Amino acid sequence: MTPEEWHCWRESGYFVRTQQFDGEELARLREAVEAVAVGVAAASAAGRTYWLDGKRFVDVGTTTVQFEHSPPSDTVRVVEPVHDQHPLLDALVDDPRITAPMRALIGTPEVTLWSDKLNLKRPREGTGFGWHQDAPYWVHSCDHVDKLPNVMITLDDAHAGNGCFRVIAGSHRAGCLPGTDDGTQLGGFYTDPSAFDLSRQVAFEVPAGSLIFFDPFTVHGSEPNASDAPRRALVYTYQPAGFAMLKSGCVRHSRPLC
Ligand SMILES: O=C(O)CCC(=O)C(=O)O
Repeated sequence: MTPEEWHCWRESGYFVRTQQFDGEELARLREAVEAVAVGVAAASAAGRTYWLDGKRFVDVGTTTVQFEHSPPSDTVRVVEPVHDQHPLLDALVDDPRITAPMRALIGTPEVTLWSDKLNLKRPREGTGFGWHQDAPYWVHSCDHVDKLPNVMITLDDAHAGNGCFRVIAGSHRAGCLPGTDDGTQLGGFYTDPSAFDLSRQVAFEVPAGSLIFFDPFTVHGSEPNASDAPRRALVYTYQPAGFAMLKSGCVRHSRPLC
């Protein structure tokens, strides 16, 4: 990592590398995620359905599928975890463009996957993600929550219109912030807006194939997709080597660097 990347990481809780994947790789990854979306939608018919705040979730084995909810539809919104749904998504776990920075950020010679997801924001339908931190979700399941850096892999050009990813720069330095107390089932997972400075918002208008690394304490979110273009992205989260994954309890080591 460059000194500039370290500076951005320490001061602002993120850094970005644009256009790390070429057109052919992106085409294959988009094909893979579309195949996964079809597969999980079909498998959901036999899954365990539950509703939280009017939003449909289906557990298929250890995979959770979320559907669009505004209005309720059969459109897949999130698949978590997703790496085990397709060989190309599994191979990404070992990709040195991701794992080399992850080793540096975590500070260990080897790293293991903690969690991973696919976020699909379909044109004119994809809903946004409210401001939140990941650490409060994970703090009860993990003793090293400060060592769970995320990377978003953008599969489409991202801009304000299609709901690009956003962070609050510097918010990672405040630790776990209070959640909202709005009486909803999921409200506590969203960060109280009075606890961070919205004017420090950074919108990542980046080309497809970019990598956005962000801290587990960084407040982040995104707007709905109001455009005719898709906004698909993968988010992979790593941890020091040897620990089990969040949902499945399996250990998915990343292959050592040559
Ligand atoms: O995909 C996005 O824009 C937001 C992702 C996010 O916040 C999450 O998956 O927790």
